Amino acid sequence: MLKPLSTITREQIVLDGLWLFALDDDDARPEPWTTTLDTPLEAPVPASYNDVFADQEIHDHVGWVWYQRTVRVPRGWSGERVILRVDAATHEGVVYVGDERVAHHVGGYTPFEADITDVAPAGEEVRITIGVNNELTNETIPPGTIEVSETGRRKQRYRHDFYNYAGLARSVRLYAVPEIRVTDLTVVTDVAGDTGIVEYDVTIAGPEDVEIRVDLLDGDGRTVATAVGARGRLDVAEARLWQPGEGYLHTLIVDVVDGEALRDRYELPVGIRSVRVDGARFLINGTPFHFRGFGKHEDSAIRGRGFDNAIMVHDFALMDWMGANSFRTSHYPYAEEFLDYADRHGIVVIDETAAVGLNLGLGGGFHGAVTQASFSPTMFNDRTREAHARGIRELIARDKNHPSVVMWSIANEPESVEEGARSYFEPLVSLARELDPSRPLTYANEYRGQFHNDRLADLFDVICLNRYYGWYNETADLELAAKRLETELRGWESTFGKPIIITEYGADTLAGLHAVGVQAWSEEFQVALLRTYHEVFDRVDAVIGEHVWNFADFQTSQGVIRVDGNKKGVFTRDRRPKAAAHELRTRWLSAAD
Ligand code: GCB
Repeated sequence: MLKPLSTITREQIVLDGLWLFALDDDDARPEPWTTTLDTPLEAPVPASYNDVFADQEIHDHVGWVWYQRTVRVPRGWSGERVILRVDAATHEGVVYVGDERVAHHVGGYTPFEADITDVAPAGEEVRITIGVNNELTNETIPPGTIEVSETGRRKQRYRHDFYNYAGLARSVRLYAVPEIRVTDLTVVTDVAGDTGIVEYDVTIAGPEDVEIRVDLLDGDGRTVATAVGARGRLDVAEARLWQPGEGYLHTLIVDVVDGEALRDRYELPVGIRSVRVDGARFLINGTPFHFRGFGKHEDSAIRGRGFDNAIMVHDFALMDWMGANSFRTSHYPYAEEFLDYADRHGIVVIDETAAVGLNLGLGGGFHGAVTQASFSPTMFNDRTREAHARGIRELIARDKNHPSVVMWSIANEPESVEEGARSYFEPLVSLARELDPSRPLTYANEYRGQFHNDRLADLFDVICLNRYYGWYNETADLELAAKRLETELRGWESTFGKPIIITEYGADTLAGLHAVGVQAWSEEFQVALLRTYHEVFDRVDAVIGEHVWNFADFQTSQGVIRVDGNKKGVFTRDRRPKAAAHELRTRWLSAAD
């Protein structure tokens, strides 16, 4: 799915701002989309709605909510196709223009759109109503269960450790495109010696006899290669490459020409780079890359998961300040703006689907006891896998052209030791490889899946481990934690010979809590734990990455092991550094490559 753009043939209006807002009322007549919503509430878009109002009922709501606003379709759009695009509706969205239902989509972190030309005439004002449902079931990604308590209240339960923020957390856009146009574009780059290779593939809507002309411009706007035809290869001699730390971008201009008339122009930033796994090394442009950075969340006070440019730029500035070079979009696809920014600034991304919580075996007081197999007809079943496959398809379709994305993570901490795990995952791995043979694949493994009993690791290219020795296991015993961690890492190294990234390690830390001795939750303990891990990482060659959990404190569901959220942040939720931020900064800024 191509990102909407403004070019000489395309225009867009971003519908950010205040929308009328109401919780769904089953008994409401008329249906909410047929008239102006009867509500005193206005909700900001983009933002999760949960924390915006001082209203517990809205915060805890399970089910549909309604957003509504009007927009005037520009007069100049007459003769164009008019498309309405929702960047994300978490987790299910239904869109009406006037009384007409135009789109429906399940999956909370990927965009969907509808051609609304027939119901949105140029020059007229139209009413847009968007229903958003936050319910999660065994057959959604991520999964969840709805319980009805003795008092009749519906509650959403889920097996992931972040709050189930909902609503329109990203932009809604109205855009115009020509009838004859580019509908999809795939670019795969490679490097051979000094030559940059750009393979492209254009899909169009329109007659077959139109001509497709392709120009590749360098960062100064000079044409460095041209081609004609829907697919082909551009060679760029002495190409300046996209690299970690240097987001050098070319621009691919795709023109659809009919006789002498330019029907459509699409422009795509292209970073020329190669990505390969070679033994236990991860190579970007042939050079071993060491991942330093974080598992993050889209999370901040008031906005919840709502996209905000100020927060995004600040987070990237803090990562830069620390010498971080990469992050994982744990545990769902982030707003496209993150990837655009990472492309421009040379930040490396592991791009993850929303498949988190496919695991009944993760015990403790946290996720509840295991009573059945995770992958079974009454739990995570064929329909769950279909939803998961859709999530993979939509992630790759959306993000395939970003040079910053160097690897797909198709799940976080799924059950990986039970028999059903393999048959559940094999087709998903094949699907991801078929959709994108150019990028390595991984999944983030939890500690019960060890090198001797994990049933999935050999299907993937890179071993990503989330480990909590010294925290959930061997609590506060860092000596033993180091021993266990090293034994385990050496086991993975010798069994698989693949690169290992520790995609999570860390400790909950209360900013401002200090201790002289070993004291879990203190800032000193977080520093000591990270240092302990780093000493081990530095002794194991196959460890080519360290992503601390988490960049910042973040909100979770309520429970007895979380105090107003997860406190494993290196920054507080309002982005103040804990002592660990300085520790990481010292380590990462002095790192060689
Ligand atoms: C994990 C999960 C992550 C949690 C983290 C924790 O293994 O992948 O989502 O937030 O542990 O802090 O418990």
